[in-house]
Amino acid sequence: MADEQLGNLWREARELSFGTSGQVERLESPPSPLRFLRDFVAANKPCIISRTATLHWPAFARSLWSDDAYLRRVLSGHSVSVHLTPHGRADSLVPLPPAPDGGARGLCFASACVRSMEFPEALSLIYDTGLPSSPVVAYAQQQNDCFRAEYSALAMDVEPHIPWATEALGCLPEAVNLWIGNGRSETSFHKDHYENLYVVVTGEKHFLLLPPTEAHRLYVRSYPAAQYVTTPSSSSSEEMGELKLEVMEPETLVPWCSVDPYPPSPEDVAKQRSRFPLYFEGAKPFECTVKAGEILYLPSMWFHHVSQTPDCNGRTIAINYWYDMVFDIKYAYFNFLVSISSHTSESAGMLCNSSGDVSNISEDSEPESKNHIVNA
Ligand SMILES: O=C(O)CCC(=O)C(=O)O
Repeated sequence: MADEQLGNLWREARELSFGTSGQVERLESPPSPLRFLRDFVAANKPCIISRTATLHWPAFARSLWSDDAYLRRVLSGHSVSVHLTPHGRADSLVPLPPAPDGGARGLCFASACVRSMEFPEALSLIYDTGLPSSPVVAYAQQQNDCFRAEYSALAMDVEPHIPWATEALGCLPEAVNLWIGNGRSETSFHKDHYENLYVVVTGEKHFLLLPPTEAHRLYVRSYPAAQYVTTPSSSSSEEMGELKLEVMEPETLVPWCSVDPYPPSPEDVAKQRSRFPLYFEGAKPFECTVKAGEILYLPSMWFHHVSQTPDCNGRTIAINYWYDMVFDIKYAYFNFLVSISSHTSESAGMLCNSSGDVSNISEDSEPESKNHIVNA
């Protein structure tokens, strides 16, 4: 498709629907179900609701989740899932392990090593691995309804659902997930097939958001799946040593967004900018910081990248409520859009390929979190 036409779509969608300021609309108080449905869900438009929405939750009213002694006591004896990576980026693109002949290799999609451990041990590990010297970063999370499955002892501290969202969407959440990370934890660009009500409880979360109309700007490509592995017996950061990356056999390809918005070095910045001009030279993504007590409505199909600033204790806690999305005409339009190739995106794909960094340049459309309970 002519990039001019794609550019028109991106501009028009922002002008007509999402706004051109790059800011996410903020609401001073929780919306009525009608307003939430009409102005945000139907419009597929994000918003942030102020902390007036959550002041009454015991987690906030009594500052329960800022108190490690409380969390350790209530969750003692409970096993939780912890994602371990060498750098804090779970589900992200990394170089493939070196070839036996030492030849150049491309990138792969690396999933974290997931370990189950008792909560007090997991919390200590999150603290220990927040230090830059730690060869491992621990992020307690599991996108399979982990709050209700693993943290049920904390159920009374929060609401089981967001009442105005439940009424607007006509259903209860399909999954409720808890996220406990340190300043090194990061989630790479992807999208989900859920209406997401994301509540930050301690610390801050920083989101970069791109609407589904701008899917081509993230250069979704297929990458071989790989997973970090470690010895099963150890759990403290010293005992754990280095994580090893194993490529899945037989080869399985995972479609994932190629863009890293925060490349680690100046050389990486230059590489990313030349490979992915649609992202780096186009309109800025919507950018927002969600603070303790605030709720981000992250509409279904929006691409998001998430990083965090810990609280004074050194951790960030968030809980999100995933409601089923409706697979309606917007979904059909989206699928049509991503079935179309962009010229710029294609030539950038060839560039990646010739430098040996991308294994497969075919455009693909489904970069969703890999451990969801439902993959639509
Ligand atoms: O908080 C994070 O690190 C990621 C959150 C996310 O991807 C989601 O809620 O869908």
